[in-house]
Amino acid sequence: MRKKKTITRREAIFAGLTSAGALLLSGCLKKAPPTYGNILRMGDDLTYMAQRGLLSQRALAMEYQKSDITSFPATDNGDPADPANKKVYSKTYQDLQGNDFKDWTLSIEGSVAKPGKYSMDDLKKLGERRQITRHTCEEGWSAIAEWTGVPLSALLKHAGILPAARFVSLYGFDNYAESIDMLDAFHPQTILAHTMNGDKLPARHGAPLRLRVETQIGYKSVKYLQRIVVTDKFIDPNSDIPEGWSWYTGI
Ligand SMILES: Nc1nc2c(c(=O)[nH]1)N[C@H]1C(S)=C(S)[C@@H](COP(=O)(O)O)O[C@H]1N2
Ligand SMILES: [Mo]
Repeated sequence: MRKKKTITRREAIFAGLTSAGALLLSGCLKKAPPTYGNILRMGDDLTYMAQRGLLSQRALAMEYQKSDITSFPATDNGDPADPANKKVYSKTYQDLQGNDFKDWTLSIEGSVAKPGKYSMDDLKKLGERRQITRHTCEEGWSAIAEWTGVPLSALLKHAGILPAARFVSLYGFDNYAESIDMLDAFHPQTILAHTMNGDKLPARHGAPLRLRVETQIGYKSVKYLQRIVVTDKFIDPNSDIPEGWSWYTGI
């Protein structure tokens, strides 16, 4: 399922705490992503600033052992290769999949010194990290898998992010997208995963490449990656905020 538009209990609690939080953190709130004046969304500022301010910025999400790996449901939110699913269908993606993604490239654009396109081989040359982590979906399930991929930091360094750059948006072929800030983009466990449990990333889990951002809830981990755009200003490419979703969902 695509994320549902519900206000979670956690959001409601944080909204209640917002006035106290705003008082405590008013010095840094200016730097938080905008909430468009939405009262409930003000809870986001508190979560964001609390996590950014109180926790070590390099703290790692828990990593597990091979024996902890569980079955992993695919959300099947929509297969971009399926013409019957008009909302997510991409002819380009279908063609790429038809050729086993041999012609697939990931484009990096925006506030970078060297915008360009990377093939899977180009990306793999930039480095590798393997991690066994828990994915937590906002709908209430979680699952553990081993992910292997290229650190997003390595790609950003290779493309040369410009000094004013602050956010990174990642777009999937199904028109799904999310943005993260530079702290999460450069977090050592934030990887572009091409391998899941030792096998090529399965179609249902976002082939050929997906984001893993282990510091946040599952919906930030964009599947079927097509394009990465580095921006100086905050953008919310999937309209999370006006649709009632938290932009920052630290776990
Ligand atoms: N491109 C894309 N990425 C996506 C989604 C999506 O619909 N499209 N759903 C998100 C949500 S809500 C979850 S829980 C995970 C699910 O990953 P899975 O299908 O591998 O279980 O992918 C996330 N990434
Ligand atoms: Mo999810």
